[in-house]
Amino acid sequence: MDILLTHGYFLYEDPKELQIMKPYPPLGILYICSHLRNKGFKAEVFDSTFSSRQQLWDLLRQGPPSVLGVYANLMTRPNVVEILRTAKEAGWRTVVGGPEPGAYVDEYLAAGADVVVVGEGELTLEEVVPVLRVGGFDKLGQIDGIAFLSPDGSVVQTKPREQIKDIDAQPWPAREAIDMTRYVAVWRQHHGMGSVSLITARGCPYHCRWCSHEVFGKTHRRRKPASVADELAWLINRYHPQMAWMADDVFTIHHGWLFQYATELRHRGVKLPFECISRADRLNLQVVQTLADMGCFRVWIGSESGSQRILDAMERGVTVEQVQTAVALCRSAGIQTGMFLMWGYEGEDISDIEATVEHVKKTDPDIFFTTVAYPIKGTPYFSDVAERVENPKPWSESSDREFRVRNRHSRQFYRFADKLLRSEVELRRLGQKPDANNTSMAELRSGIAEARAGLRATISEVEV
Ligand code: B12
Ligand code: SF4
Repeated sequence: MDILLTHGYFLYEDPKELQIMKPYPPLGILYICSHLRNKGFKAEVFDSTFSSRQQLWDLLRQGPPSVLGVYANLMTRPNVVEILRTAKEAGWRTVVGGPEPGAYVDEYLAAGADVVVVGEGELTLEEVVPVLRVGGFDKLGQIDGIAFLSPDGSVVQTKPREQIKDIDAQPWPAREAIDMTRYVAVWRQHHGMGSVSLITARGCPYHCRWCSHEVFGKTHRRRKPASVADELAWLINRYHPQMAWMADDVFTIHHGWLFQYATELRHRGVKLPFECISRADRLNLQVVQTLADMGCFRVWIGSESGSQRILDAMERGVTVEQVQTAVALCRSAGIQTGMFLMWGYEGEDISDIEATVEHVKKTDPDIFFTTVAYPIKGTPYFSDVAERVENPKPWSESSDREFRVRNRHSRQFYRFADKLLRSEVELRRLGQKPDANNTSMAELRSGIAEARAGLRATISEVEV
């Protein structure tokens, strides 16, 4: 074997996901695997999703050691660090890539990575693997898009790797390298519908200040509609899913593309229910109707805040009204909406929280999720608050999600904001039902009063 690829996500160690059970395969390393195989490398994938770390340790220790490539994102860092350490001890050469390592080059090198890959992995690994296989470390300096330690211990970072020009020329992800049927089966068992995922583009040109652009920068490359339609048709044939997730950042970003894709699906007689993410400003009547015609049953929208002031501070490039219109359009086309909301962005005060509550009540999405903003290293938001960022734990045991931002409201404050939002929305929904239970409504009202009192009481509590 020339390279073993893995990621550090172990589903059975994730109590939250065990409740949700909506796993998807790691497309990034599957794209790398198919690329390397096409170039004649013996590439394999150890898919940690359904495995245990002991199985991975056994494999690494059993050898013979080769090159191990590990995908890392901000949640998997502690696992990835442990994988790197175990692999090194067992004699493997190690390379790490994905959306996080580019922001923490020094740390990943110190944690045992021989090479950190910054940006897209395919072309870079094609050059890195032969060098690591023969131990010709002196040649690393000639490879674009990497960082490594020189013999004197200093960090060398080579020039950025050019992105793949024609992503249509790339092979589809090597799904046959993993047990794909298990993903589909888990979905079917827990949700009555088997699901598959695919991506139609790379990179997002927007510049929301908290969003990580580590891998693709602010570029945008799209696949041809026909190729995506072929991949979906192939997935249906091969895995018999009942739905798909279009895992793009903004599936509806290019309207002309979307209409052509719809035509390609129609020509193939393919219609599979699917969900996707969109920006509100990339949805209009024609787009929403096209989505519905193609089988879209749910659109996820990053709404983030009901306060225009905060949306502008985020450079979100969307108005509160656009979100409200987009959700209404989806509803009228029979498409459900899911909304992402963020508390605690810089400058947010109680009036912005109240605006968000009003916005969600008015918009009434089918589902919404909230999160307290966290500054991902490498983003403009991180730079804005860098001087106030504290990590309560050692780097190798934590993630950027655990950052504390000094002088920001306390976690308790945001728990009250959340309670206020959920109770207000629930009360509104109940109030619309003719048979609404009076006791439940009274409980919600008292919850709302408690949440508002809690917000006022904790307003001066700040993160330290
Ligand atoms: C799909 C997706 C998910 C799915 C994951 C399903 C799966 N198993 O893949 C779900 C919904 C579960 C998810 C969850 C989360 N996600 Co997510 N997700 C994405 C998304 C939209 C697409 C991923 C994808 O398939 N990309 C396409 C492939 C081709 O790109 P890629 O994976 O980056 O791989 C390329 C390079 O990174 C590199 N590479 C990848 N692996 C390796 C390995 C080696 C050895 C090398 C050398 C190179 C290399 O080469 C690849 C090919 O060019 C990305 C954004 C994006 N557009 O990438 C966010 C993204 C990865 N997610 C992100 C985040 C923050 C999360 C969550 C933390 C969100 C949350 N608050 O819970 C969780 C973490 C879950 C977890 N436990 O790991 C961030 C990561 C930021 C960071 N610095 O780590 C991203 C970048 C979004 C963003 N812009 O902020 N996510
Ligand atoms: S949040 Fe979405 S729209 Fe904004 S930059 Fe990130 S991927 Fe693009």
